Amino acid sequence: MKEKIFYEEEEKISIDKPDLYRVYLLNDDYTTMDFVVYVLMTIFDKPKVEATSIMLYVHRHGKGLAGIYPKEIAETKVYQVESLARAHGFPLKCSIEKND
Ligand code: TYC
Repeated sequence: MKEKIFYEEEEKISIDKPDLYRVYLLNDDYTTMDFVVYVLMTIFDKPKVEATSIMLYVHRHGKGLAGIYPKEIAETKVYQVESLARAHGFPLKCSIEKND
């Protein structure tokens, strides 16, 4: 039945390919470089060399990509980064953009 096939295809698309969101770290003048590297290693699972390179990119260009995730995971990463930063007295912020 034509209608059923269409329905199944629609469902398959939403299961196989969730929309992805880019999580960016934003630069500021107060968060320490070591803390940003720590965040990238612990929350975004980056090895130290890559974490350092992303941190320096953010420091020089204002923002940099930390990771790309489905929406709920991206939002959780932002929450984790900003809560951890606040707990350490840093103003570190993230932004999220849809990965079109
Ligand atoms: N600009 C900060 C400093 O000079 C370092 C920094 C890098 C802060 C990346 C935030 O997302 C950031 N201490």
